[in-house]
Amino acid sequence: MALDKETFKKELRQRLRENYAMELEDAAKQEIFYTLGALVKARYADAWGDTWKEYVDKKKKQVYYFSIEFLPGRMLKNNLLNLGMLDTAREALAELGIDLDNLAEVEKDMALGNGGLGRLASCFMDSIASCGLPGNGNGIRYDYGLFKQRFVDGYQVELPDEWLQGGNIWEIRRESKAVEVRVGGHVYLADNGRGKLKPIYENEQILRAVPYDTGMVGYENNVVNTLRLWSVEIPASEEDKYQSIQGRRELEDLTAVLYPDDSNEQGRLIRLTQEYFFVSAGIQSIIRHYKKRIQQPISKLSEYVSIHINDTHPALCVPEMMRILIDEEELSWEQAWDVTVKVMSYTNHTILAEALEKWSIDLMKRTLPRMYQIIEEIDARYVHTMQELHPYDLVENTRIIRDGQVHMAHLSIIGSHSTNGVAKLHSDLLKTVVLHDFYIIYPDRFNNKTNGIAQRRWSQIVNEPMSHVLDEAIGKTWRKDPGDLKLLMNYQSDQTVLEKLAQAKKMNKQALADYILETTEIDVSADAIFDVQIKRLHAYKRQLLNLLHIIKLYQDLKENPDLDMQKRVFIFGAKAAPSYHYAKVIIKCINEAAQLINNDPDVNDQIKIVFLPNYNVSLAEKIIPAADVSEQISLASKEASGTSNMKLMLNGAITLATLDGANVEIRDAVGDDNIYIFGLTEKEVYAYYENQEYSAQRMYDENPVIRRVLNAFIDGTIPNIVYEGREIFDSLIKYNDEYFLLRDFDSYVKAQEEIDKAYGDQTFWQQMSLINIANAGRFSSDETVRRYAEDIWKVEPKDSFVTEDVQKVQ
Ligand code: OAK
Repeated sequence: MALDKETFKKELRQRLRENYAMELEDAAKQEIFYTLGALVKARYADAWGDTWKEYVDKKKKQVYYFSIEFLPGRMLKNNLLNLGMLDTAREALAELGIDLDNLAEVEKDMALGNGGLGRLASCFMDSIASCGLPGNGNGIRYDYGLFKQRFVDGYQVELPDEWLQGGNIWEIRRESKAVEVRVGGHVYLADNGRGKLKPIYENEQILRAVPYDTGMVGYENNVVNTLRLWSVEIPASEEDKYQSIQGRRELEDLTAVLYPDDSNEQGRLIRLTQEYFFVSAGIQSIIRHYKKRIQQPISKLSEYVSIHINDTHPALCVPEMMRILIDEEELSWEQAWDVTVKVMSYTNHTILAEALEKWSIDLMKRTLPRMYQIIEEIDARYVHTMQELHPYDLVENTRIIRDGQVHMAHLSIIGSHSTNGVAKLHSDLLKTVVLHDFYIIYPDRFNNKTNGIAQRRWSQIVNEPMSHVLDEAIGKTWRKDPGDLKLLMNYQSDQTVLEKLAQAKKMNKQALADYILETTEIDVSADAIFDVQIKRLHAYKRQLLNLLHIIKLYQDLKENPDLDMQKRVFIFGAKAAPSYHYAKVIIKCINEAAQLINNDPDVNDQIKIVFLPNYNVSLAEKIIPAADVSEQISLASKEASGTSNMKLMLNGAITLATLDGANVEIRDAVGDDNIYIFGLTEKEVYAYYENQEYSAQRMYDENPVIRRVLNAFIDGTIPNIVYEGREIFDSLIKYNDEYFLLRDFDSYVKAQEEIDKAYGDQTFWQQMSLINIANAGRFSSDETVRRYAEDIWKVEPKDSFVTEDVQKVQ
């Protein structure tokens, strides 16, 4: 039922009185925020219960998305929008003298993830609910989110993110749904008296897993799914064992921190235990629900349950499901395996070899003895079956236990019925290179699901000025169906629409310029090109290539201060994993270059560098609507997909890209004339790997521009980077430039020059921008999850999906 402004105001006041015993006029921002949050939560409470009940009553097949990361960011405005209350709330609050955007800033960014993988999981949660699909998330409720980043003397410093301080308005602790998880100790098998073996545990540690549920509110469809995050506690029965503070701490630390490592596994015991903890708790609760509510034979589980393994961190889903089916449900190995493979599906999110997760046998045995026994058996049976069918080497290369290690990707592929990559190119590379051996064995298991983004958040919520222009031009159907953004193509030559889009962009740029001034004291002009690179700091993503170009521009300007060029602001947002030394060195160099360039009077404000600290979802929401240029410059073949590329495109930024990840599909969507492509192709990169002909030294010797730029890192041109500059220089020259920056440098510079020229013709630029917005619809995660639902999970949307509210919007 729609809520009018007057009722909204009355309810807000009433709740404030009940919860805080105070009047609105006396309340602090925090108190108003928490009251509003409670009001919003109450608005979807019934729908949440009803959704759950409907799934149970109709015995709907449900998917459970297991992910060690979720990155929802702030949820207030998203929930308001999806409940159809955003405008009412905004206006009603304004009448009370409260600015909604300002109030929304009180909410702590929920940052239980590092980057792409975690944010994708949250976009999926939004889309699964919005498409009316029966699907839930399963993960860990870390006490501390991803570290807060500050810069001190240009260096990254990490501070704890105490996001739960002040409470989390959206979650519900479900004491009654707690389960126990066993780790450590020894396990041996004994007769169970019924002719089967049962595991006997000795000296194991028992952990209590308590779930905290958060409603995932669908867009105007009365669907509310559940994100279930687990927290560790000491079971009452074990209290005696944990009398020392240190002992308690050790246990409670299990769900304290998110490993701030994007793609370099640290091989920590805690991490492996974390993985098992949320997997075991999640699967136990699924099975309990199945037995209690669905009441079907366990052998039919795959008709009612689908479990998705989001990268390999939840790969223990496979042996844990086997454990429950065999040890507890007493299925035969063959029956259990059949069920497990049908239930599980897996997504690979990286081709970087160092990011493919492996655990030493020794660690796995010590930490999770029963898991190891089961994995050993899976491995042995795999080898036994496959050696009949395939050559020795192929089987050896693909088995799970190899070289003293447990290969989690192998476990995920062997133990599931579907393995997908996250963009066409990435999925092809999985088949032809990275997982080629598996592709020979299981050709039918491989498929592609190009990533997508929650378009409502990344347009309607973050970019209201642009959204209003779209409404005026093409009506409002795009808000529900992003495919309708295509209608904008009819306005390519409409000066009024182009002009209005330009004005909206300018407003967003001014807002970002204000934020930049406030947070960094750097004064930037909204007339300059806002050139944006926002993503984790990683060598393969090549933030350094961006910097090399900036240094070139700087040197050109020093030589010729009257150089004819557009003003540019280079905006960076990136966190480096705390243990990733080289990435931190790059951060330092960008910051020192910023100091130099921003304060050099010769530059005359023609170029500026802004490295905004603490890049997270909320900061992305400020930067993305204001971007003119989207830097997607990873070395071709390395970026599985990328998703900031999609968000920036949707907001009218022009992509400057290599043919990597989903950039290829963006190029296909907008056409060659509306994107700037440069650099080696993935085939050329592989050719270099094969013929080993690349010589960075030669590029340095033969290319004076490159020489001059690189020398700036070691000759004092950029101050305060004596060691860091040398490290950068050596990584490129002495260690032969692993990511081919120098090889791509000239074509990158050329593309940048074309961008400079194009921006000078504002009508041309606005047309490109419009075409990008118009073609962004295909990257909606609604579409992506529908493909997963149909092809992999086999789950169907809720029957009553089209409600009155939705019809009204259409
Ligand atoms: C993180 C840890 C291990 C493996 C992969 C990741 C990860 O975040 N990968 C990223 O996933 C995104 C979502 O699919 C992709 O868009 C990025 O290209 C990929 O690097």
